[in-house]
Amino acid sequence: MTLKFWNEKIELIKREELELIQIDKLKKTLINVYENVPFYKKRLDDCGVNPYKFSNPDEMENIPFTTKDDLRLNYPFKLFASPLDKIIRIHSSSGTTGNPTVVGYTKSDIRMWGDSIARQLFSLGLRSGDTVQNSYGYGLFTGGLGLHYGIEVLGAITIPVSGGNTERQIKIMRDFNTTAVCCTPSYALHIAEVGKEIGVDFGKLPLKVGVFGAEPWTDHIRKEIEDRLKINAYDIYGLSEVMGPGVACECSCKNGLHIAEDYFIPEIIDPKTHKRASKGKIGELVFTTINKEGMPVIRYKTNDLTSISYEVCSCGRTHARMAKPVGRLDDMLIIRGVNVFPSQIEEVLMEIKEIEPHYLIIIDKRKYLDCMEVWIEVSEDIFSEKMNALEAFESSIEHKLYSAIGINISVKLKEPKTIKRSEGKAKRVVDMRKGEKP
Ligand code: DLL
Repeated sequence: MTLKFWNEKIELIKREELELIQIDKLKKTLINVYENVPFYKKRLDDCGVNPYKFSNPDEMENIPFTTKDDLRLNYPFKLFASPLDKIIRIHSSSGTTGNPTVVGYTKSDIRMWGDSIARQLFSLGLRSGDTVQNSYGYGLFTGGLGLHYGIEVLGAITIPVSGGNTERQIKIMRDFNTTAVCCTPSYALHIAEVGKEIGVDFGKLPLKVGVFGAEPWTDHIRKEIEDRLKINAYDIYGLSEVMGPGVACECSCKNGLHIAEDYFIPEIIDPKTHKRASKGKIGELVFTTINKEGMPVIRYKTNDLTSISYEVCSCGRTHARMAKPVGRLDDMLIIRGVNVFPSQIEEVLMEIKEIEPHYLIIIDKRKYLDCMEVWIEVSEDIFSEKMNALEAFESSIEHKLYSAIGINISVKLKEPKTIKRSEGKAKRVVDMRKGEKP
């Protein structure tokens, strides 16, 4: 009999039953942090939540949020709920300023992480017998090792190649009969580009699946990747503070990312009022971990904007689905009073077929006013057209951006390969006001 689910009981669980499990695990987590993390003991005492008597999920709303700053202030281990001799792994995410955030995992946490990812890879069609090339960076970043253990739990072959050295990546793909690749969507595009240059016909390779995440990417980019690599591309989401990759992932329906709700309770809050948003509304995603021992987080504000659907998916799985994240609140650009997400610009650009999926948003100040410019790569054919044709093309893109976003954004068309490619998370915005350089 072929299995349809990794863990049918938990994946198809009725919501009422799931909620009972969640409240029980949440209570245990609150007791754990109350007894072992002074930061949370004070928090719970201050807001009057008694973890030993906790029974009503609505009471959660009384608990203040945990933020990245809380993690930084408690650097490196002060939020650990387990003694160091029970911690078996540490990851850390680099911040641009101040201390990095550090997370610790017990044996049971690592097991949960592997299980969560294995379940997700299974749900999008991977099986033992698949050969998975893991091109996420290995190291303190959770992408490499996170996926690595998940692929092993699934029982597929793991190729722990890490990011970079793109020609070698392609050689490995060809020689080892890679059937799935895991990396950032921007790196997937780069692999496709280098492959094309060296004459690889991806349609002739056994590669059939890509598992992409760690940065926002629109459905237009998904289509580009699928067309170029001749694969099905799925979205995987996560963040180190909550676990790493595998907090949520698309199933084969590609209709939202199932959140592993037996491990994490999601909430959506209004970014301004910080109150829970009504069902289905876009807002900031907040997570409480309910299965982690090493470093549980309570109501962690992710900064990511998305919405959640609680409808049963057509695959039959009942766990809630989050929409593809629109972007991070701290990536939101405010230009002359208008809020703009890089993904909105990407949406407009990727509708234009002559444009390559490589662009850079430049923010600067001119005569005391913030201004935005977008550098966009076009194909050699377009670029070699006459100057006035190029200018007309630039104006037509500026017009499209203005109609969609409502501010003037100037466009500069660039020659192929002039915008830096990324092997990990792509940097799409350069803020010259902060002294950054393209
Ligand atoms: O990026 C974990 C990860 C690794 C996820 C590999 C998926 C694949 P951090 O470095 O802590 O962890 O960054 C977390 O990246 O809050 C989002 O803003 C963004 N992010 C992660 N996955 C997605 C995604 C990893 N699928 C931050 N879509 C998160 C959009 C994503 N943004």
